Amino acid sequence: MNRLEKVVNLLKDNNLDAIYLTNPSNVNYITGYTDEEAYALISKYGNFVITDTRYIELAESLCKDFEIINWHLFDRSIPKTLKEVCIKTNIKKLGFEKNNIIFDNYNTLKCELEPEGIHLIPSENIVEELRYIKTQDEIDNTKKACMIADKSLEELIPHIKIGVTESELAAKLEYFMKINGANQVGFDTILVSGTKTSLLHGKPSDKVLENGDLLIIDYGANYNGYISDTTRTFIIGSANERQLELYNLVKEAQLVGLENMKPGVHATHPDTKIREVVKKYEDNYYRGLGHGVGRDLHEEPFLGNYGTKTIKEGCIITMEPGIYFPGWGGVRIEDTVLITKGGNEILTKFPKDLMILDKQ
Ligand SMILES: [Mn+2]
Repeated sequence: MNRLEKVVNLLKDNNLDAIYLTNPSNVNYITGYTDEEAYALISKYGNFVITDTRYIELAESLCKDFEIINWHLFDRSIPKTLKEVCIKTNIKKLGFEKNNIIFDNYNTLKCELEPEGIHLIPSENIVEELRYIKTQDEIDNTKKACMIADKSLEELIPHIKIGVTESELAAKLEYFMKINGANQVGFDTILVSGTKTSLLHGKPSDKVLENGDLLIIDYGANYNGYISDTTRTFIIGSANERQLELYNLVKEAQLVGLENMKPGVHATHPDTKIREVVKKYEDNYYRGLGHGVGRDLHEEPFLGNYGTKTIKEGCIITMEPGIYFPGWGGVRIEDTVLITKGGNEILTKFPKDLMILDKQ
């Protein structure tokens, strides 16, 4: 059964005639479309991609199983377009993605559809459920994104020196990823040094690297719509005892996390095991231990002590324990990991042994 057929089956379970998809990751997953500003209507009676003049040719070439509709031809109104399609195909119960619609758009849609007896029904997670387990082509694309990321960090290493700014290094890393084949960066690069490393999602700035700084690089590549996510922590110039202790502890924690990530375990399980390792610093350990990654940077399963899912073969998840002391700094080590039948395979292969760069 292909993805489209699976959605049509799920419509029955949800008592819907059709679903209107607005989340770009879901639209692209189901239709094979690769750009933006397209929407999909999936029903028992026909399947449609709705986009505008700028993207029609692309949609026609990529979405062979769909009828392509240009909403510019319907008074430049998406609600009117949807109304026409629903009337034509006799759709009465239309699901929509309730966590992906602007209030104003919902209101306009409702005004257009309800007088025709077409009911809007809020729904969620229909496509996300399918995206939880990655298919082979999704795994291949993620592996390629991870390879590009590994190679690019390797190329950045000789440029990491005392006196260089965080912004310059972040720009170089993003440049290397694009040169190495990334379609775009997976997300804005986090590259922070010194006391700024306690900012979990700090932004690179004109701060220069100094002797004794910690350096956190959290970055990823996007290849064919799939994202890699890696974090490495380095030390610049010379290391002190506290930095070394913390680095080794976080590295140990990450290994324990990886050992405990396999099919059948609950999403809270790796966190429980890691807390035994980092007990001494539990107050400074961040509970966001990892997350699914695919078309979106953050998707199910979420791994901390708030996780609700069971880890399954074919999930792709990050493992990223970190310990942070405000005003002093932090250490995080993160890999993107594929859950396999027997355990897991680490897809981001950049070494994790401590590297002291521009050694003094
Ligand atoms: Mn991450």
